Amino acid sequence: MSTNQDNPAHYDAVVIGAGFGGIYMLHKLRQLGLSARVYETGDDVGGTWYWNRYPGARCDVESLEYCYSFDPELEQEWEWTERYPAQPEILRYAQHVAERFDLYRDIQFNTKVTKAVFDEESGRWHVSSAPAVDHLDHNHAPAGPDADEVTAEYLISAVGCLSSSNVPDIDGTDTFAGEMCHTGRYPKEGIDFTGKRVGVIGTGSSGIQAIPVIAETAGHLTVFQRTPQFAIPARNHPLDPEEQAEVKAEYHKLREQNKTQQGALGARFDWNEGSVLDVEVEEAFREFETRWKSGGFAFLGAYSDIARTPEANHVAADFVKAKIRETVTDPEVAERLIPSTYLGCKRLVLDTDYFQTYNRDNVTLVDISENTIAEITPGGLRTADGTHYDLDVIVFATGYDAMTGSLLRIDIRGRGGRSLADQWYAGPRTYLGLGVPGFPNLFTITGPGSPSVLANMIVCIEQHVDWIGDCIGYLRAHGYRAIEATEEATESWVAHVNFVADQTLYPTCNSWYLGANIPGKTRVFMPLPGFPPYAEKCDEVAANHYEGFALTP
Ligand code: N01
Repeated sequence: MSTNQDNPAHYDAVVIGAGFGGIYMLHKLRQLGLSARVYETGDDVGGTWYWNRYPGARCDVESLEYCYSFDPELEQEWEWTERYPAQPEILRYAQHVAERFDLYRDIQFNTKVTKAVFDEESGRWHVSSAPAVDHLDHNHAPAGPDADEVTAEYLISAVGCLSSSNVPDIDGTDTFAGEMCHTGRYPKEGIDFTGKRVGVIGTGSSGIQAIPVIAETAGHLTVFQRTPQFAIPARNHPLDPEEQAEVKAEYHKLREQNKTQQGALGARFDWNEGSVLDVEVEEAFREFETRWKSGGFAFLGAYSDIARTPEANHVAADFVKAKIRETVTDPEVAERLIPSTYLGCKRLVLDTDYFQTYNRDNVTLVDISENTIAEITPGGLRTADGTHYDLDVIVFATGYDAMTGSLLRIDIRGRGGRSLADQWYAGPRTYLGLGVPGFPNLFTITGPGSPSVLANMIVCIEQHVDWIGDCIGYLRAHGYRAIEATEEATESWVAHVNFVADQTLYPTCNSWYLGANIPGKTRVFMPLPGFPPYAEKCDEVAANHYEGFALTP
């Protein structure tokens, strides 16, 4: 629907983003009988899985667990083909869901929400949007000129935690004559690497997945690594139809069991309650070896204290370091690939032949931890020591302005015209990761302060969408016009998130969980470890008439 600023169209809710959070939210709002408009920058649903089309892109949560549970027929009819779903399959799944529930008609694609202002008089959000403009980094791209405005009672952010690409500000980037892309904004038509000189900058999950695949066809691949990262084998394989049928026969049981797991996944793993420090190193290594061979995050289930205790973590880290040394034939290259952080302190990566790739003749690893990239030139890039690397393609696998980036790039203004960016200047402050004081009727799906990226995202999304749906239903049934997190509840929630994070090893390294990858970003631990107690708290808040929120009649 086309609208204008004099007579804006009104919806009960505006949802920003048509990824997994946005499309399920739309479905939920429809079930409540509400009108809703979803805005999406891309030209289809899928969110992260729409944008991340880079070679090797694959989820690190198993297919049978990385899918919606809200509709029993949907979960039975969709057939997954591999243990871990590849990007095209996840995108097809999102499209299937959007078609099956007739969601497309309420989604406006190729549209960027630019501004959302809460009008205290009417109690409505005024939401401005504009055509999205194509660019290497959509987040920095200027919006087109034809702004539209609509109003809504509820503003629901489904922008995703890892959707605001971090493209480093390197001198000369605009002068590069070859092809250049960011993994999170990968071109739909793909890139032909055949015989080309390719540079990949970044060795997080995206780089580690892309590097082995690019190396297969590139003439030469140079990997520019700032920090080495721990990776363990995924051991992806075609999904056994019998296994799929068995899980589906008791799907509900697996879903419920997963909700009792810290990461809301992996109830089928063998979780050992014991300490690695209570066994001989040889025994621990045998246990790690078994899990290394079967692949996946079950590795972390070998002992209960790996993520909490430095000494326990060292044992697991030593095992992986030995594997890197055993795999990489050039000892100097192997040493450069060995991380010095705690294992899992940065997101543990599941890989396919990553370390083996460095044994190829056409792959070079360049350490840029001290010898940084000084400039990008028309023909490649130059490091600080003056070495020039001739390149035809540069792939930035440099990650995201995570958790807050996508939201803060929209000019969101609450009571008194206060901007969310000002409010979060010293780090995000939310209550339950769902509400922000001073911003009535704004809900943030998988917002900072909720488990989100530390747990199975689909489970977290469903839990949030269900909670928001129930909350809106409650407000309408009881005649409340607005809900707003209180300052006090927010204050104590932020303290709680910090307290819980401080019991773990997460805050010890420069990860995107802390915003440490973005120059100038305040260092605050943003997600909340531990799904089960969090979900329980959300239920309690709702049962106690939305305790910690102020409700306005
Ligand atoms: O991003 P990252 P990602 N100059 O931030 C380097 C999820 N995910 O896209 O560590 C040079 O982890 C940076 O170096 P450093 C998953 O949750 C999941 O890989 O900051 N280098 C790092 O090596 C994941 O954790 C899946 O020193 C620069 C890399 O770029 C999250 O997304 C797949 C630099 C960025 O790593 C993000 O992963 C993919 C600079 N200026 C992603 N800036 C699966 O499900 C950054 N780097 C499997």
